[in-house]
Amino acid sequence: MKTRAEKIIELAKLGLNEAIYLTKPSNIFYVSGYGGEGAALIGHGFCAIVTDFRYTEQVTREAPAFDVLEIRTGQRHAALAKEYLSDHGINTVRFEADDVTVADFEKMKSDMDGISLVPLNGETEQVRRVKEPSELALIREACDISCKALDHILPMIKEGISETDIRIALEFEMLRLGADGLAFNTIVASGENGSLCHAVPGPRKLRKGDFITMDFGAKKGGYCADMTRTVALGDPGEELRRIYGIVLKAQQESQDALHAGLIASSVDAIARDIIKDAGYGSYFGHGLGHSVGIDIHENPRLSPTCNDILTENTTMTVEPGIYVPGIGGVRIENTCVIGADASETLVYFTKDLLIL
Ligand SMILES: [Mn+2]
Repeated sequence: MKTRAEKIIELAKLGLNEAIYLTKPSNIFYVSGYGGEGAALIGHGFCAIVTDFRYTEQVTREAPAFDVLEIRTGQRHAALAKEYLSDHGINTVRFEADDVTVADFEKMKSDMDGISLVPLNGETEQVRRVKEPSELALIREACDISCKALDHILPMIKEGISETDIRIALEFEMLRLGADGLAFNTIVASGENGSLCHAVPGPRKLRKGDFITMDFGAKKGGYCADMTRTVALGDPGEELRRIYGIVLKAQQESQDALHAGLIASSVDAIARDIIKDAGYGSYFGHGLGHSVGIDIHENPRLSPTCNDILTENTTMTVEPGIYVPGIGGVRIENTCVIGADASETLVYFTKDLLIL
């Protein structure tokens, strides 16, 4: 089986005198397993991590197959990389132009004097789209931890507790259940705050009739989970119940349709049409979903503008929502794995409306 570096080298059609210089932390982690600061170099017959004293031992533990290049005090990474590349007869470096600032690029040009700098075309991200079994296992575990955490904290959702209380409890539970960290900052939005898609949890106290939207995820082995559930505290009333039903139908039908070979935008359209036909089209202003892995938001996207063909073993969130200012909102989100003929959700927590 090809290594991840070999897959990227092949896709980039890398020449014998060329090297790839990765600076994005998630790409460095992907090719090497190393999760600290620095840069990665890969090419035909060599691979190395350029870092500083603080991380040298960590590289040897996490990326034993990689050479470790430790910068001298005051030396820049690119300068040390150049010494190594010159020893390997490299005259061209492909770099991540979408990660390097203009100022960094000016320094790189002088540090790598004599080497041609050519932008990559997202080859690493392209390879990352299709998850390996070991990656899927970690995302599954992260989703499992997230579901269990929500299950565990449900009994505390009562009148008078705050959004922040729920956030703390969810995050504590995920860590207690074995998460390495959080996939992103937990969103808890109650009552009228529910119309803010990315509400920051605050001191608002829960009241009878509130909808509470919780969007959160654990991180495990470097991989993210992403899930959202909206629950009610007491009877939410007729309109919010109706909105919940529409979002649930949009989520279920688009998730049921998701499989390899489809154009991403066509899956978005399934959910968007259901919401539009129900009269709430202008209250669903974001894409249906995104891929998820080492980063919480990866490509491709399920959106009206993404026309990529979906591939098997790509992970994808399916997360329609309706957000009505002054009234509140509903979002229901699963993280799924795309299969040849169907998709499998890794988030098994019930989507039925829970009235607590
Ligand atoms: Mn999401």
